[in-house]
Amino acid sequence: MKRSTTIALTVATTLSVTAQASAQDPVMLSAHEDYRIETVVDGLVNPWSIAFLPGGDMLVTERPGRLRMVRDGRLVDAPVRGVPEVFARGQGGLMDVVPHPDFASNRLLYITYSKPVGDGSTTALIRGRLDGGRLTDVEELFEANSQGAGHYGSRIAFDGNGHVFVTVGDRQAPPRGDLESHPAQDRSNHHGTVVRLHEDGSVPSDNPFVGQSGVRPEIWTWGHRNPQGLSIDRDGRVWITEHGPQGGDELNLVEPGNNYGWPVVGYGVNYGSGSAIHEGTMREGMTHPTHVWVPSIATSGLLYYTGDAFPAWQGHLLAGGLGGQQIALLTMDGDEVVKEETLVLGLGRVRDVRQGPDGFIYVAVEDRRGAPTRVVRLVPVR
Ligand SMILES: [Ca+2]
Repeated sequence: MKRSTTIALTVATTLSVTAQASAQDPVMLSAHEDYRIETVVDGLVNPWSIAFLPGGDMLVTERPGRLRMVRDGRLVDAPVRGVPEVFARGQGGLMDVVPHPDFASNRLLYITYSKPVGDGSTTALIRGRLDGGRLTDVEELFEANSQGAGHYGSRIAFDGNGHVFVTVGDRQAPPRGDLESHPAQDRSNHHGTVVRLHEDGSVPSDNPFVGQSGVRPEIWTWGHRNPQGLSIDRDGRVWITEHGPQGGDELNLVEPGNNYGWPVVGYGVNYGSGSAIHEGTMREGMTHPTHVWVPSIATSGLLYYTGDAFPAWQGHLLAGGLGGQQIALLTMDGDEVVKEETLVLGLGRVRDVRQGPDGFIYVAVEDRRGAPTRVVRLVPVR
């Protein structure tokens, strides 16, 4: 399995070179709205997440461990202080940042990161109060029981009813041998799960596995690989995108207690060799994805769009793609995808997609080697 990991990195590096060649000339595809791409801020190292604060400030996490403030359109030199030390190796680092829904009154930021634990790391959720340029009253709300290499998951979303969702990846546990014994199929840990907590980190009593012995009560859904897109729609439905293996990226509608099948079922194959991973694409008791990407775009960042700036995209999902260097626009009809279009190609590796208070679409672009990159936005052209 180590060998196939190495092959995967080689393939991805080749894609990154292609990205740099085309990054200057992104191809914008109309999809019923005309728009241009503007640079919001430049000089960021592996920006992972974008967040908007009341009053106009914008926050960006940089994976090496910095929380950056953008004020009046300019990147503030000094990072926000008080952020925990991160495990800044491989895929690890500072990940998501989302303000509490009542941030205007409580100043609370929720942040995920790869927390150093022993020789390794795990996914953890903290919250802290933004006070000037500093995070104070920092408290840990959740530490995943999920030791491993990469695949941290780490997206955060509030449902507006007092709950916070966090995604946790399968920590790159290799799928081999008895697929049902893979940690993503074992609910005594948090590998490959979406967890649901109260906003103070306590476990809601109506979580699906509360009271079941040998099952972590934080688990809302399981059988995921590496969910790095998370968005809740206007009807309260929870959507994730997850990285599959080669040819197996998925959009899933997350419903309590469901098993999404990784690695027993899926559409992917092993990187490089193209050999089979799964027993098939479906099994009774395992939830089929709403949408799959074959070939993979390496999904990261997911936005359910509700803004006025692009009326034709209201109620649609926008999914970022790292390897695919694109934003995929998914036209939804209830809980079905009826059409997929590509909005932007060749922008670079899309790590995050967010809606600004202006309704514009903000995109964090990263570079695999850590060269400085940008946050850009899609702005309508009338
Ligand atoms: Ca699946």
